[in-house]
Amino acid sequence: MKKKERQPKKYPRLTHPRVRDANGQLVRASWDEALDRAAGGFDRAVTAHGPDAFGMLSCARATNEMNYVAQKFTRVVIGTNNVDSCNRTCHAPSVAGLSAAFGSGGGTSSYEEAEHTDLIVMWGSNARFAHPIFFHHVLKGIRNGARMYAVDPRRTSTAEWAEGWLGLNVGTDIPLAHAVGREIIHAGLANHAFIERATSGFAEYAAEVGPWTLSAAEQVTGVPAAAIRELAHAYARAERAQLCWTLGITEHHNGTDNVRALINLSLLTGHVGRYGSGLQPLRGQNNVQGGGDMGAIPNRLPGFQDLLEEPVRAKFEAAWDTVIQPRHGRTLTEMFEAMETGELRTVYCIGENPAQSEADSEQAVRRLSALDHLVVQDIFLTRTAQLADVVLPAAAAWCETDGTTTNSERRVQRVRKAVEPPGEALEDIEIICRLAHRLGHDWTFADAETVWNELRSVSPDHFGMTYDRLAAHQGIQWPCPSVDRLEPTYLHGRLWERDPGRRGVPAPFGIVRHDPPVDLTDDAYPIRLTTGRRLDSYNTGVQSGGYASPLRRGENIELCPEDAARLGVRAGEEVRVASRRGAVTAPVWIEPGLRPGLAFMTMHFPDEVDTNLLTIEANCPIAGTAEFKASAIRVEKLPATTGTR
Ligand SMILES: Nc1nc2c(c(=O)[nH]1)N[C@H]1C(S)=C(S)[C@@H](COP(=O)(O)OP(=O)(O)OC[C@H]3O[C@@H](n4cnc5c(=O)[nH]c(N)nc54)[C@H](O)[C@@H]3O)O[C@H]1N2
Ligand SMILES: Nc1nc2c(c(=O)[nH]1)N[C@H]1C(S)=C(S)[C@@H](COP(=O)(O)OP(=O)(O)OC[C@H]3O[C@@H](n4cnc5c(=O)[nH]c(N)nc54)[C@H](O)[C@@H]3O)O[C@H]1N2
Ligand SMILES: [Mo]
Repeated sequence: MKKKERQPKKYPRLTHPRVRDANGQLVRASWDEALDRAAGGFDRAVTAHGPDAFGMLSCARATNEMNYVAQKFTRVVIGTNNVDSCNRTCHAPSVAGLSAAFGSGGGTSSYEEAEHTDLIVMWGSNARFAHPIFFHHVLKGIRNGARMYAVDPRRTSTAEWAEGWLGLNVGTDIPLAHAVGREIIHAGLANHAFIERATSGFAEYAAEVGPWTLSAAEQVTGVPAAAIRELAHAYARAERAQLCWTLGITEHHNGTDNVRALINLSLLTGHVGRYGSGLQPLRGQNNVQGGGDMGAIPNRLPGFQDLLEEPVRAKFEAAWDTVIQPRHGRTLTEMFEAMETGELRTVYCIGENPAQSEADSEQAVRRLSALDHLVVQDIFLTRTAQLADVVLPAAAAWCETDGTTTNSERRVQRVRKAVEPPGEALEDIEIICRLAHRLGHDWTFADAETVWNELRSVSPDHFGMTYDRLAAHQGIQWPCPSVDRLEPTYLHGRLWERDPGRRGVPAPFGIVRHDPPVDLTDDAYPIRLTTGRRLDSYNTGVQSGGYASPLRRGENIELCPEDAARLGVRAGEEVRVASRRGAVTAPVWIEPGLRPGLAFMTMHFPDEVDTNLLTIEANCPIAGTAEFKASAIRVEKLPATTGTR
């Protein structure tokens, strides 16, 4: 058989609006026609079914200013809190876990601190591939004498740089963290002075981790007891330590519990609230931190202010001359569930590609297709856009607009327009304002700075960040309440205050239990599939597709040499990969960094191999994040006539 071509698809840039015509085709339209159609559809759904029939998906790659305007559109023009973004699919558990422990969802330390620390733990994070800029700081830290440990089922490129690699079984992070905690306590290495002063719930925590002896944890996690002990002693004895994690921790049905289990280790040792010691959930998209900070989430208003607090709502109601619903809106996950029940009728999707990024993508596409009205505003004609009733062409935030974005260390930085958008594409903010206008709200913002200054007036954490100061300091970290002062680069220094009044509420230990992945392996689906990223490609491939590079090899099902031999499959051979949800075919890649029984795929080439047909929509009940990191699959050799080459 001829070799199957698997060239990554190149998406056409959107240069003019499109609407669906009477024959069901997406055809070119004028801006007026497209905006009338978009606004008319929102209006009909909201008039017939109420404002909660509307959902906004806001873009974590666009600016803070755009996210501020998008959530304001949702709350003021439509009148619902149904606004969310891809934060739900990645770090919502980090935000939930950190908020529960410290009252704030941000990473506690800054990049620079990785250079001035003694120990760096990369837990479920392949930063060498996914956060290369941060990883440069890590490498400088290592050069300065820091030790690094990697905790990952795969021996990743990040793990290659580590002093120790703990290759645990997928979904066993809580047993591992609990065993580290128990060992710290039993070896007399816990920081009892800090525990007494700054935390609560230690006795209950000590009881919970009690059964997780090193050997009990070795049984469940597959990590040798000696390696767990080494990590525990290194972390507890370090003068300063950074605990970094990403999706290996969060993308599980119990992601928030996983996050709490890691935070517990910092409370046990006092590795938080000091320069060089902290917790760093490296965020995903370039502005997913900022999107949440701007209130493009269903439970917070701009400045991460709690929607359920009466004085907070009153402040925004006065500023925006509106009434804000006193209850949380739907998360992205809940919006998809509400599409199924018919409670959600219309979606305004700005810069997200959920048709390919959601777990169980067949179900996601079915739900999106069942909407009365779908409006997609993107820079490319994505798979999601192809399902839409109206497609609106946007300027790319990163080079065609002005504004700001906020990175994982809470640093707000300026983005400047360098080139004109192509064709008729307009800036996201301009498009939203034109829609608001059609729905009876005469919004105009002279420029991005005007939006930013409105945000500053309602968000104390951003008040001190004028555009001038942002430029002068090359970015400023929040909180920044004052225009003439900068705050420390790390959060929660209050925990170290001697005066209990200044110390504030103690940080509670999280009492969490091991709960294995939902999609169990068995005789029919014996292999554990985990999914993630490679250095050369980006998310659903919309922005990274279509270029040639010697680094790129398209999608593969990565298997270890032993499994490939057992299955009788060779490198490059097309095989069928099936889960309880669906099946795909993909070429085999032999990867010695995997352990037997573990397979790996990316999400980068969904037009060639739709990995999310395989993944399970088992969600964390607290954060709504799906278990992308643990599916059960079987790999089948194809009959020689149809597939091998
Ligand atoms: N090059 C590149 N960079 C990117 C992206 C991209 O697509 N390409 N995407 C961006 C986005 S949106 C995000 S959210 C980040 C994600 O950044 P990362 O979270 O670092 O990336 P992933 O590869 O998804 O997952 C990280 C690791 O989790 C491990 N893992 C899987 N299951 C488990 C488990 O049960 N326990 C533990 N401890 N580890 C486990 C995987 O083996 C993998 O190495 O990257 C961002 N940066
Ligand atoms: N199997 C599997 N699936 C996963 C994951 C996994 O690890 N495994 N990870 C999940 C994670 S962490 C994430 S974040 C999601 C990502 O899911 P998505 O956010 O749905 O995917 P992206 O490919 O990042 O899509 C971003 C879109 O924004 C558009 N865009 C970029 N800039 C702009 C702009 O300035 N304006 C507008 N209007 N549009 C713009 C791009 O063209 C693109 O279509 O995927 C999730 N899905
Ligand atoms: Mo992400």
